Amino acid sequence: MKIDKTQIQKHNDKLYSAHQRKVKQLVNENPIAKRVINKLVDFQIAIPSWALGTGGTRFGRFSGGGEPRNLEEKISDVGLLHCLNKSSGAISLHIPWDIPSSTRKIKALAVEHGLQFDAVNSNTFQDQPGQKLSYKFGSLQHVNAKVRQQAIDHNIDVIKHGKALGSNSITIWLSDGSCFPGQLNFRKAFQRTLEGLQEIYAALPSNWKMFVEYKAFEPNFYSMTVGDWGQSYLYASKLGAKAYTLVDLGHHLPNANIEQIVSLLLMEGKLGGFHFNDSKYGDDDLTVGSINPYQLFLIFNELVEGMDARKMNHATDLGWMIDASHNVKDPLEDLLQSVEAIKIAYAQALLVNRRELNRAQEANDVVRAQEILQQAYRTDVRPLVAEARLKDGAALQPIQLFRDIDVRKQLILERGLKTFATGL
Ligand code: AFD
Ligand code: MN
Ligand code: MN
Repeated sequence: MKIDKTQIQKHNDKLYSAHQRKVKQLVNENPIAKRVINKLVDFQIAIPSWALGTGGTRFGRFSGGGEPRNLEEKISDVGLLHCLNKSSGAISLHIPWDIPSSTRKIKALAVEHGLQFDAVNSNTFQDQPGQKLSYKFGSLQHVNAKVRQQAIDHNIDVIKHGKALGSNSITIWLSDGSCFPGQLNFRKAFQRTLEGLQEIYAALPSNWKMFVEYKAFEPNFYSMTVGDWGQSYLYASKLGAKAYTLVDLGHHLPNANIEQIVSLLLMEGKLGGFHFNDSKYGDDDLTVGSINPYQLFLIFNELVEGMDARKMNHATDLGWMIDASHNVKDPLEDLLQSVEAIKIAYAQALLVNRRELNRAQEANDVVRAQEILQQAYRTDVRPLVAEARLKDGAALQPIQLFRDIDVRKQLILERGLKTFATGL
C-alpha cells in the first residue's frame, strides 16, 4: 500500500494550530531552535530489513500479520515509514536473507520510495540450506581454513551485492567465540579472524567503509572473538583507514559507560556508526529510548560534542541505523517510535549550551554541569521534531496517522495474516 499525500495533509491540517503554538514558544525560548529544526530535517536513520517482521526469541515467535514476504515488500514497508516521518530514507539489507532477484527492479523500487541502500550485512552466524561447511564452531576464527575461506567468500559476495545496489559500507557482526574455557586459543582465534577480515577489506571498493561490530556475549557465552570495543578497535586499526568500530547499544555488559566509549572512538577517528536499540539486561533489541532515554541523550551529547570537535557532518559522516526486533509490538509502529526517540535525543543534545558546559567543567562546577545537561534533557523538543517533519511534507503525528488510516489492516488484507518475514 501507499499513503496518499492528501491523507497526510488532512491529518496535519487538523493538528496544525495546536502544533504551531508549541513551536512558536520553543523558538522564542531557544535562540538556536530554528537551526535545530534544519539539522533534524537532514538527519536520516536507516531501517534494518530484519526489523520489519516480528522478532521472536528462542522460545517462540508470534507473527503479527501482514509481515513483508520478500524484499519488495520490505522496501515498501520502509517506504511507508519514510512517507510518514521523512526520517527513514534508507534500508539496510542482510545477505542472504535479502538477495534481490533483479537488482535493476529493486533499485527502481527504492527510488520510487525515495530510499537509499545503507550498509549491507553479512551472515556467518547461521548455516544456510545447502551450505557446504558449518559455522557451528565459528566462521573467520575457525580452525579449518576451508570454513574460514567460505566465510571470506560470503563477505566478498555481500560487498558485490551492495555495490550493485549503490550501498557503500558493509557491517560485519561475527558470532564467533567459545562457550567453554579451554575450547579456544584466544590469540589464534584473533589472528585468524584478522587475516579473514584483511582479505575482505582488500575487496572493498575505494569509497567503502567496513564496520566491525562487537558484542559482549551470545551466542557464545564464555568468550566472543569481537567481544568489546577494545577488540573491535584493534581489528579496525590493524585493517586500515576504511575500517571502523560499530557500536550496537545492546552489545555491552550492564552499566557500561557507552557515551565514554563513543567519545574516545570519535576522538581516534574510529567510530563508524551505530545500531540503536534499548535494553535492560543484554541484547534485548527493545525500542530505542524505551528503557533508558537519558543514556541515549548522553550518547548524543558526546556525539554532537565529538563530531563538532572534528568538524564532521552530523547527517552523513557516521552510519545511523536501528537494530531492533522483538515480539510484542507492531514492528512498523515500533520503528516509528525508535526513529522519534533518536531524533528527540539528537535535538536535546543540540540544545546543550556547550560554552557554558565547558566553563563549568573547567571550573570543577559539578552542580552547574549537571544543571546544563538536564536543562537540555528536560526540554520537550517534540514540537521541533514534528516541525522538521512538517517542513519535509511528513506527518505531524506518524503513529496516530498510521492508526487512523489502518495501515496494518491494509497490509494484512494485501499479504495475509500468516506471513513470516525473514530474519531472526
Ligand atoms: C545481531 C547483531 C547484528 C546482526 C543482527 C542480525 O546485532 O547487528 O546483524 O543481530 O539480526 O544481534
Ligand atoms: Mn547490531
Ligand atoms: Mn544485537
